[in-house]
Amino acid sequence: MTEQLSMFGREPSRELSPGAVLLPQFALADEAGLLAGVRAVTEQAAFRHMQTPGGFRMSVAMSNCGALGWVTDRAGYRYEARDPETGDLWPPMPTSLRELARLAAAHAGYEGFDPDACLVNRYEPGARMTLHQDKNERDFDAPIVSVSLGLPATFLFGGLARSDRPVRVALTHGDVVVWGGPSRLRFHGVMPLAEGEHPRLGRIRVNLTFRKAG
Ligand code: MD6
Ligand code: FE
Repeated sequence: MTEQLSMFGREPSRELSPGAVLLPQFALADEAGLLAGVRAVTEQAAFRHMQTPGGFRMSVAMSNCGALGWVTDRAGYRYEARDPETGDLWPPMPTSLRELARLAAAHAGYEGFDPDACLVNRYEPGARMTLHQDKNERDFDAPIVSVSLGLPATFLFGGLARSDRPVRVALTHGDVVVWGGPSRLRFHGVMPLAEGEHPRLGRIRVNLTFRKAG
Protein backbone atom coordinates (compact mmCIF):
# COMPACT_ATOMS: atom_id res chain seq x y z
CA MET A 1 0.00 0.00 0.00
CA THR A 2 2.73 2.47 0.98
CA GLU A 3 4.74 1.69 -2.17
CA GLN A 4 1.63 2.06 -4.27
CA LEU A 5 0.92 5.43 -2.76
CA SER A 6 4.20 6.79 -4.00
CA MET A 7 3.00 6.22 -7.57
CA PHE A 8 0.46 8.93 -6.96
CA GLY A 9 2.78 11.25 -5.11
CA ARG A 10 3.10 13.63 -8.01
CA GLU A 11 1.94 16.62 -6.05
CA PRO A 12 3.26 17.24 -2.54
CA SER A 13 0.94 17.62 0.40
CA ARG A 14 -0.05 21.17 1.23
CA GLU A 15 -0.81 22.68 4.62
CA LEU A 16 -4.08 24.64 4.42
CA SER A 17 -3.78 25.95 7.97
CA PRO A 18 -2.17 24.63 11.15
CA GLY A 19 -3.56 21.11 11.58
CA ALA A 20 -5.21 20.91 8.14
CA VAL A 21 -3.44 19.20 5.23
CA LEU A 22 -4.41 18.56 1.60
CA LEU A 23 -3.07 15.25 0.26
CA PRO A 24 -3.59 15.46 -3.51
CA GLN A 25 -4.78 12.20 -5.10
CA PHE A 26 -4.01 10.24 -1.96
CA ALA A 27 -7.18 8.13 -2.39
CA LEU A 28 -6.22 6.84 -5.82
CA ALA A 29 -3.80 4.16 -4.60
CA ASP A 30 -6.76 1.86 -3.96
CA GLU A 31 -9.31 3.62 -6.14
CA ALA A 32 -11.05 0.39 -7.20
CA GLY A 33 -11.36 -0.86 -3.61
CA LEU A 34 -12.67 2.48 -2.48
CA LEU A 35 -15.31 2.77 -5.21
CA ALA A 36 -16.43 -0.82 -4.58
CA GLY A 37 -16.74 -0.01 -0.88
CA VAL A 38 -18.82 3.11 -1.52
CA ARG A 39 -21.09 1.14 -3.87
CA ALA A 40 -21.59 -1.61 -1.27
CA VAL A 41 -22.56 0.95 1.37
CA THR A 42 -25.02 2.87 -0.78
CA GLU A 43 -26.65 -0.35 -2.02
CA GLN A 44 -27.50 -1.13 1.62
CA ALA A 45 -28.25 2.40 2.80
CA ALA A 46 -29.52 4.40 -0.16
CA PHE A 47 -28.68 8.07 -0.62
CA ARG A 48 -31.48 10.31 0.65
CA HIS A 49 -32.10 14.03 1.04
CA MET A 50 -32.40 14.77 4.74
CA GLN A 51 -34.18 17.75 6.28
CA THR A 52 -32.47 20.46 8.29
CA PRO A 53 -33.85 21.22 11.75
CA GLY A 54 -35.40 24.31 10.14
CA GLY A 55 -37.31 22.12 7.67
CA PHE A 56 -35.27 22.64 4.51
CA ARG A 57 -34.45 19.72 2.21
CA MET A 58 -30.66 19.42 1.83
CA SER A 59 -29.43 19.62 -1.76
CA VAL A 60 -26.75 17.05 -0.90
CA ALA A 61 -27.96 13.42 -0.66
CA MET A 62 -26.46 11.42 2.21
CA SER A 63 -25.73 7.94 3.47
CA ASN A 64 -23.45 6.57 6.21
CA CYS A 65 -21.40 3.58 7.21
CA GLY A 66 -19.78 2.53 10.47
CA ALA A 67 -21.11 2.18 14.00
CA LEU A 68 -22.59 5.68 13.90
CA GLY A 69 -24.17 7.76 11.14
CA TRP A 70 -24.79 11.49 10.98
CA VAL A 71 -28.46 12.38 10.52
CA THR A 72 -30.61 15.47 10.49
CA ASP A 73 -34.37 16.01 10.66
CA ARG A 74 -36.75 18.36 12.45
CA ALA A 75 -35.38 17.05 15.76
CA GLY A 76 -31.84 18.28 15.02
CA TYR A 77 -28.36 17.20 13.95
CA ARG A 78 -26.98 14.10 15.66
CA TYR A 79 -25.37 10.67 15.31
CA GLU A 80 -27.49 7.53 15.28
CA ALA A 81 -26.53 3.83 15.18
CA ARG A 82 -29.49 3.03 12.88
CA ASP A 83 -30.63 4.25 9.50
CA PRO A 84 -33.89 6.07 10.24
CA GLU A 85 -35.27 5.06 6.80
CA THR A 86 -35.03 1.31 7.46
CA GLY A 87 -34.39 0.89 11.19
CA ASP A 88 -31.32 -1.20 10.33
CA LEU A 89 -27.84 -0.57 11.66
CA TRP A 90 -25.76 1.46 9.22
CA PRO A 91 -23.65 -0.80 6.98
CA PRO A 92 -20.23 -1.65 8.40
CA MET A 93 -17.35 0.52 7.28
CA PRO A 94 -15.61 -1.32 4.43
CA THR A 95 -11.98 -2.14 5.16
CA SER A 96 -10.84 -0.22 2.07
CA LEU A 97 -12.43 2.94 3.48
CA ARG A 98 -11.19 2.47 7.04
CA GLU A 99 -7.63 1.79 5.90
CA LEU A 100 -7.57 4.83 3.65
CA ALA A 101 -8.76 7.03 6.53
CA ARG A 102 -6.16 5.65 8.94
CA LEU A 103 -3.35 5.99 6.43
CA ALA A 104 -4.27 9.53 5.43
CA ALA A 105 -4.55 10.62 9.06
CA ALA A 106 -1.17 9.11 9.89
CA HIS A 107 0.33 10.81 6.85
CA ALA A 108 -0.94 14.13 8.15
CA GLY A 109 0.52 13.53 11.61
CA TYR A 110 -2.54 12.03 13.34
CA GLU A 111 -1.44 8.54 14.36
CA GLY A 112 -4.00 6.11 15.75
CA PHE A 113 -7.10 7.62 14.09
CA ASP A 114 -9.90 5.10 14.57
CA PRO A 115 -13.06 6.36 12.85
CA ASP A 116 -16.45 5.00 13.94
CA ALA A 117 -18.48 7.03 11.43
CA CYS A 118 -18.25 7.80 7.74
CA LEU A 119 -20.72 10.23 6.20
CA VAL A 120 -21.15 9.73 2.46
CA ASN A 121 -22.32 12.84 0.59
CA ARG A 122 -23.51 12.88 -3.01
CA TYR A 123 -23.58 16.18 -4.94
CA GLU A 124 -25.26 16.68 -8.28
CA PRO A 125 -24.64 19.86 -10.27
CA GLY A 126 -26.10 22.77 -8.32
CA ALA A 127 -25.88 21.03 -4.92
CA ARG A 128 -23.96 22.90 -2.25
CA MET A 129 -23.09 22.87 1.42
CA THR A 130 -23.44 26.10 3.35
CA LEU A 131 -20.75 27.16 5.80
CA HIS A 132 -20.84 25.07 8.96
CA GLN A 133 -18.70 23.65 11.75
CA ASP A 134 -18.49 19.91 12.43
CA LYS A 135 -19.31 19.86 16.12
CA ASN A 136 -21.73 16.95 16.73
CA GLU A 137 -18.83 14.63 17.56
CA ARG A 138 -18.19 13.81 21.19
CA ASP A 139 -14.66 15.10 21.34
CA PHE A 140 -12.67 17.24 19.01
CA ASP A 141 -9.28 15.62 19.63
CA ALA A 142 -9.63 13.31 16.64
CA PRO A 143 -9.26 14.82 13.17
CA ILE A 144 -11.70 14.49 10.29
CA VAL A 145 -10.56 12.82 7.08
CA SER A 146 -12.37 14.04 3.97
CA VAL A 147 -12.14 12.23 0.62
CA SER A 148 -13.33 13.76 -2.66
CA LEU A 149 -14.41 11.58 -5.60
CA GLY A 150 -15.91 12.34 -8.99
CA LEU A 151 -16.60 15.85 -10.22
CA PRO A 152 -14.37 18.66 -8.97
CA ALA A 153 -15.61 21.08 -6.31
CA THR A 154 -14.60 24.36 -4.76
CA PHE A 155 -14.22 23.87 -1.03
CA LEU A 156 -14.66 26.94 1.17
CA PHE A 157 -12.27 26.89 4.04
CA GLY A 158 -13.03 29.53 6.65
CA GLY A 159 -11.86 30.46 10.11
CA LEU A 160 -13.12 29.86 13.61
CA ALA A 161 -15.77 32.59 13.31
CA ARG A 162 -18.58 32.37 10.76
CA SER A 163 -17.71 35.88 9.58
CA ASP A 164 -14.08 34.98 8.70
CA ARG A 165 -13.68 35.18 4.93
CA PRO A 166 -13.12 31.65 3.57
CA VAL A 167 -10.35 30.70 1.17
CA ARG A 168 -11.24 28.57 -1.86
CA VAL A 169 -9.60 25.19 -2.33
CA ALA A 170 -10.09 23.21 -5.55
CA LEU A 171 -10.73 19.54 -4.76
CA THR A 172 -10.59 16.89 -7.47
CA HIS A 173 -11.08 13.13 -7.72
CA GLY A 174 -8.92 11.34 -5.15
CA ASP A 175 -7.94 14.36 -3.07
CA VAL A 176 -7.92 13.91 0.69
CA VAL A 177 -8.08 16.66 3.31
CA VAL A 178 -7.15 15.84 6.90
CA TRP A 179 -8.31 18.38 9.35
CA GLY A 180 -7.81 18.53 13.08
CA GLY A 181 -5.98 20.16 15.97
CA PRO A 182 -6.33 23.95 15.92
CA SER A 183 -8.34 23.73 12.65
CA ARG A 184 -10.86 21.17 13.86
CA LEU A 185 -13.66 23.69 14.35
CA ARG A 186 -13.10 25.89 11.32
CA PHE A 187 -16.16 26.86 9.31
CA HIS A 188 -16.28 25.28 5.87
CA GLY A 189 -18.61 24.58 2.97
CA VAL A 190 -18.84 23.63 -0.69
CA MET A 191 -19.76 25.98 -3.58
CA PRO A 192 -22.59 24.87 -5.88
CA LEU A 193 -21.26 22.00 -7.97
CA ALA A 194 -20.61 22.86 -11.62
CA GLU A 195 -21.95 20.73 -14.46
CA GLY A 196 -19.62 18.03 -15.69
CA GLU A 197 -19.14 14.38 -16.40
CA HIS A 198 -16.56 12.33 -14.55
CA PRO A 199 -15.16 9.31 -16.43
CA ARG A 200 -15.77 6.92 -13.51
CA LEU A 201 -18.59 8.50 -11.48
CA GLY A 202 -20.59 10.35 -14.09
CA ARG A 203 -22.47 13.50 -13.19
CA ILE A 204 -21.80 13.48 -9.44
CA ARG A 205 -19.32 14.28 -6.73
CA VAL A 206 -19.05 11.97 -3.72
CA ASN A 207 -17.43 13.13 -0.50
CA LEU A 208 -16.58 10.83 2.39
CA THR A 209 -15.93 12.29 5.83
CA PHE A 210 -14.55 9.97 8.46
CA ARG A 211 -15.00 10.92 12.07
CA LYS A 212 -14.57 9.66 15.59
CA ALA A 213 -18.08 10.52 16.62
CA GLY A 214 -18.85 8.49 19.75
C1 MD6 B 1 -17.80 18.05 1.39
N1 MD6 B 1 -17.22 18.32 3.63
O1 MD6 B 1 -16.65 18.22 1.04
C2 MD6 B 1 -18.27 18.44 2.74
N2 MD6 B 1 -16.33 18.65 7.03
O2 MD6 B 1 -18.64 17.57 0.65
C3 MD6 B 1 -17.32 18.68 4.90
O3 MD6 B 1 -18.32 19.15 5.38
C4 MD6 B 1 -16.14 18.52 5.74
O4 MD6 B 1 -14.70 18.11 3.92
C5 MD6 B 1 -15.28 18.56 7.86
C6 MD6 B 1 -14.02 18.30 7.41
C7 MD6 B 1 -13.80 18.15 6.07
C8 MD6 B 1 -14.87 18.25 5.21
FE1 FE C 1 -18.26 19.46 7.48
